[in-house]
Amino acid sequence: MSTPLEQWVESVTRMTRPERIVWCDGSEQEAVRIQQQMVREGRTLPLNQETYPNCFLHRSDPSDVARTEKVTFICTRDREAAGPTNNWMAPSDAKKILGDLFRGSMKGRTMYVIPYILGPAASSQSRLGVELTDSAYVVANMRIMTRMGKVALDRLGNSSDFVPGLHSLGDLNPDRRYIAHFPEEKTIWSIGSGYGGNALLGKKCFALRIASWMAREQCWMAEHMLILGLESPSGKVTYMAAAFPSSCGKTNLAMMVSALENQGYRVWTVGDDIAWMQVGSDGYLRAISPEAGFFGVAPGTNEKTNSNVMTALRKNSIFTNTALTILNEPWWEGLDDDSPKGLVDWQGRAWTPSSGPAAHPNSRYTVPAHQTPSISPRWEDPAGVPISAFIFGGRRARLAPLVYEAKNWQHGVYVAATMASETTAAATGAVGVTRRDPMAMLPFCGYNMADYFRHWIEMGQRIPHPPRIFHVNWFRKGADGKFLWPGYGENVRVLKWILERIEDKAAATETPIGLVPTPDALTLDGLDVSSTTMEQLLNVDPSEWSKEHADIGKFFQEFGDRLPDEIRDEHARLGERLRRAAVVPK
Ligand code: GTP
Ligand code: SPV
Ligand code: MN
Repeated sequence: MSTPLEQWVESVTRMTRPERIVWCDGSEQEAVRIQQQMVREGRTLPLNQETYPNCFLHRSDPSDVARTEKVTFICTRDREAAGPTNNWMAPSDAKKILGDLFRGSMKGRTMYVIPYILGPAASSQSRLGVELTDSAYVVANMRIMTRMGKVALDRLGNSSDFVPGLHSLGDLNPDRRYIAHFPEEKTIWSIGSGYGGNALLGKKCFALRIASWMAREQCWMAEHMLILGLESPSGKVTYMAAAFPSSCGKTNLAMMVSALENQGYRVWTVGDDIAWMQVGSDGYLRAISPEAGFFGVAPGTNEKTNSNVMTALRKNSIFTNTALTILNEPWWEGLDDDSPKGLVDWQGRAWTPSSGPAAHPNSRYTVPAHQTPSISPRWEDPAGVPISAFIFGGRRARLAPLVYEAKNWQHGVYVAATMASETTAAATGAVGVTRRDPMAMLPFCGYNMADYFRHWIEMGQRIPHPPRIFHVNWFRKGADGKFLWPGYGENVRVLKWILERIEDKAAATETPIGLVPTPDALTLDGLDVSSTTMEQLLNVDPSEWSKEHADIGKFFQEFGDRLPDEIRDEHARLGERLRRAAVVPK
């Protein structure tokens, strides 16, 4: 009798017709074979093996360098289950359209079977997936990003309890590119892209879109959040999880070198992109990172902004769409002040200053988590870490203050549900356009977001010690168009205030939108930011917020009656507070 996994592999083989099938065991010998295969395929080169041992540079097809939200679908029987913010296709239509593309798509190619675990191998919060792919690059990345091979197969045994994900490069034609999710059968089909979130199916497809659906069914949470531990002078570590949209600072916050290290404040990394959380027996929300590696944005990364990852990525790492120096080392904008001579750009062409960025703005590194000096001793704790604060934030050049706290859980859910951020290069489409991105989950929620808000409200009632909820904005700009806040390691000053709020030690002023630090509540010593700039950073302008309030109202209309009353009530209350603030100016 064949196992459910073998049966599925057989049925996919009949459809895609690979020449060979390789079952991945996760061994070192296999890793070498995969690397050789990548290099043979012509898009991957070994880097300088002295300065970057066991590192590779991969150049994607130029049409395939970011997630493609337009061709990402949630395929539920009922259209309403996917909601107004997702692209929807009927499951039968999706199976037909994608099935036609998958038919024979692996002819002459190797199909890899990648069994993987999301989450620490020993954790009951972890889940199993299997990806079938014809891309050696995907295998090499999944090896870093998940616990894959024998460890996963052993845990699976004869069970059918895994999320099957089928992936083929197809012909890489953007017109024949689809990323389809079938949450009712917990299946993923992706064709026509070899890039990141489109192709590494354990990441956004499973760990967020499918997992968010599972989480609602099973009363837990799957969120687009980093997880960090903030150590305070007493040595106590307080864990926080933060949701920022793609390319808005999760990796950098999770790995920051604290500007207050000499005062005893230090940041430990648990995860940099995704958090799975359930209520623990102690009444706290317990978080694990489903991932075992970091797929991080390269541009802007340097010794000053993120020295932890700079140390980590000197070995066993894959660079995707960065530039290349004559020394055969990876390079990107913001790595150092001057671009070295003789650069080759991300497409392999000789680079000149007039030819635009040398590294693609969404170029990335894939690095094993354990190589990061800041990795938390508890990053693989099977019980997860207890979360004391949720932090939400986006890129807002105006409006949103540096930090504020929500009044309570329900208000916090409203704050998170009404987040907005300027779009970035992490997804195809215009960059810099402000859009609503509730909980940083707009592209990743596998079901109707109105139901997702309700799930959040209900989780608040289930968590005896719910995290306090905050909103931050590192990206506010002054009249000169420059960032007002220095960011990166200085963000620890905001984390410190958050910690002190949790411990009931820090002062705050009530504003219509929530609680903002009093002028002296933030630790600012050693920081070169003037008091006028701080005032600007913490300013809440009721008339600007009234416009925001109206815009939020329009966004909520899309959800019709499905929007929870609690959210509607919070919206009305904010409107009321803003009206009062406008009548009685301070
Ligand atoms: P994804 O991997 O796409 O989910 O992105 P992310 O949220 O992990 O963002 P990441 O930390 O990689 O940062 C994205 C970009 O924002 C990089 O170019 C960073 O240099 C920049 N950035 C991160 N933190 C800060 C900050 O505090 N201030 C400023 N000004 N820029 C920042
Ligand atoms: C993101 O876009 O949020 C990422 C990169 O983390 S990707 O894996 O492409 O989704
Ligand atoms: Mn991300």
